[in-house]
Amino acid sequence: MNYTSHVDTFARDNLPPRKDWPELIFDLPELKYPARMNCAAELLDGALARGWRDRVAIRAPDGQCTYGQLLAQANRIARVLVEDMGLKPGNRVLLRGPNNPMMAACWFGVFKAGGVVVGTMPLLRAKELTEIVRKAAVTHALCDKRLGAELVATQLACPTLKSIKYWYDDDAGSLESLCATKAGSFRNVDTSAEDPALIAFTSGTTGTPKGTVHFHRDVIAMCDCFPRSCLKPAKEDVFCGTPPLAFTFGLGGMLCFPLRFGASTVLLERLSPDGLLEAIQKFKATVCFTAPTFYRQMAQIAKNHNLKSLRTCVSAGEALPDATRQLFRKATGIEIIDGIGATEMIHIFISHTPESVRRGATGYAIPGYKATVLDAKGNPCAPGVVGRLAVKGPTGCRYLADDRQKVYVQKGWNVTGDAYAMDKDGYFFYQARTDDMIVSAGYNIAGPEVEGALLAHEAVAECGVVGVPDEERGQIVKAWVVLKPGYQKTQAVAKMLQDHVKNAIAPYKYPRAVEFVDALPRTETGKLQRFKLRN
Ligand code: 3UK
Repeated sequence: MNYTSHVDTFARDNLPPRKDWPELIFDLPELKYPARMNCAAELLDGALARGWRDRVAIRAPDGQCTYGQLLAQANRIARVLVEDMGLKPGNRVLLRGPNNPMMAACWFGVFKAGGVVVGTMPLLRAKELTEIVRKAAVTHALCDKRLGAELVATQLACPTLKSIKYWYDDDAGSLESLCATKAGSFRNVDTSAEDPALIAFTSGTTGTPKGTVHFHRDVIAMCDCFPRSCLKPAKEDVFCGTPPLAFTFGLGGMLCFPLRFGASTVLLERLSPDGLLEAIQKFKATVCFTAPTFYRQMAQIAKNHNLKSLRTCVSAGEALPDATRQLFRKATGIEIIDGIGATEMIHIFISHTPESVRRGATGYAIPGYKATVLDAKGNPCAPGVVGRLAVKGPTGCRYLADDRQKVYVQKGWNVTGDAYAMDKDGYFFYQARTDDMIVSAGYNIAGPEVEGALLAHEAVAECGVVGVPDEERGQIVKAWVVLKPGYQKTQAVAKMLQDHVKNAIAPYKYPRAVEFVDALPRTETGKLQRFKLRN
């Protein structure tokens, strides 16, 4: 690393030493990037150079904006950051708000000004925000006024956080009123391809949050891998979905992918499964990004909506049970594209096209990435043998000042913490998170497999399966089940579900305990919080 545009080198200085980085591979022609690139210049200024000025970029309930308008707004925000807030290249800028056009413009404004975006999920409270601000030594923030209270509380505890501007704010000093005084042009900071562009914090459930550093090049590389090979977007596509922009699944699917391909994105705040279907109908969306639990709930009510426009659906965040895939296809005719991604990798690295789906598999290593399954000694497993998933490609894990780098990156591979088996054709079959494997009376049991069996029963709306302590067996398999309307929380129904599982998969895997609940604990990104079920 020689040239940098960063004056404040905090993010660079706190990268792991280069020897601890994963091996990076750029063997596709579209991944041969120049040494200098600014991802916002590439996505926005580049879009105008490609003749897309008057195409719609963002659609929202209160109107739409073109590529030209989005670029101008991002430029104004960059000017506010530099001229009014004193931003220096390399400073960390916290962004906080639900998915909406102003939020999108802020992301690009920071990139253009050479700042490092620290995205935060809307539901985070002052305690979590404080940990993030301290870890990333955040200096500036742009925040939706409606989410301001927790940030005000955070600032009191964080001396580095000097400057905050709010939008959706009537105040004279609001971000909007400052933007209104600025020209819509800006001289992009000439960032190195390897200058940090964002620090994405993992939604990890234990320990202090981990910040993953991604470069300007990584933002573009994620656009040139999964969408290019699996989605094949067209300019006419309209993207829609739920993941927050602070979750890299959403940063790609809800913002960068559509813009990379001249398409448009529908940005909506806080969507329910019903609200998402409503939005697909209203905006004639063609591509949908959301989590498995949403697809399952959408399948039940899809018939109440006109989904003619919808062409492609992407599921990520946790394993897509085959039962959900089948339900959704029966309801809509659409074969969901499953994909495993990770904050450490920035986006999806194993996936498939609708035509190349294989039942029960997440997919294959997409072009640009390599994947393998490693045994306990770090050697590749034979086909069909369960081991630890390991991947490498153009993106990879670089934790900000964190010893856990050596846990995630081993011998150049990114080891994601997932137990997988690969078949002889290179398809990868998810088992469980490595630390979620249930060991009962000496048998290894993967919770998601039991969940998959339960979900195939018509009485089951949702379920979560974990191991709970047991004197005799060490652990037993326990299922938390949300029943569909019309089914009673009785012993008889529990017995029926147990018998169903014994018939569907190896009988020893059946849940010895069944508990009925009204809802399952989930993160803002749609992941089941297994640790909460275990406690
Ligand atoms: C799990 C999956 C099975 C898996 C993410 C797409 O989820 C994302 O990032 P996170 O850092 O979590 C990563 C972990 O989540 N997982 C994700 N997708 C799948 N397991 N099948 C899947 N399809 O344990 C992985 O290690 O929150 C997903 C794009 C960007 C992302 N950040």
